[in-house]
Amino acid sequence: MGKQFVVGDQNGWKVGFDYQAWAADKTFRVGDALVFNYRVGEHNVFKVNGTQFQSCAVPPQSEALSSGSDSIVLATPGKKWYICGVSGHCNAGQKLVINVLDNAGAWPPTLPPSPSPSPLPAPLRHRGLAAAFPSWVPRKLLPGIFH
Ligand SMILES: [Cu+2]
Repeated sequence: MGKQFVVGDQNGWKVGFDYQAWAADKTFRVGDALVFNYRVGEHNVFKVNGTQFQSCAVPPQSEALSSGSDSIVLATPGKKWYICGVSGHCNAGQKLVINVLDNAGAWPPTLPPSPSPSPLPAPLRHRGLAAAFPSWVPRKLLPGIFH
């Protein structure tokens, strides 16, 4: 299970909060989730690309998250950009960019040590040794293998 980050913590998702400062001391990894909390109708959330982020270009309304408690699982590593699509909000700073790290080394947390190989039972060991010689080698030349 990944961590869950409430964007802006108790401030939620709004105008007038510095989301880059909020994100600055956090490490986001694949499998973690962002939660955007806001009053339904006052804001929304769009996942955008870097160009849209820079210019506050709002995608079609159909792509908006608008439940008021939108959870987004970070499924892939790399930069992720989010903006509010309500007119003027992104330009006023309601935008968030994060860098998601892959979770190599974090999952699985620890690998159990592989069990040491148990010795083969004696009959198997003999068969294995005989099989190591080509079949044209007379078996009588392999003393000690066959009992
Ligand atoms: Cu907004």
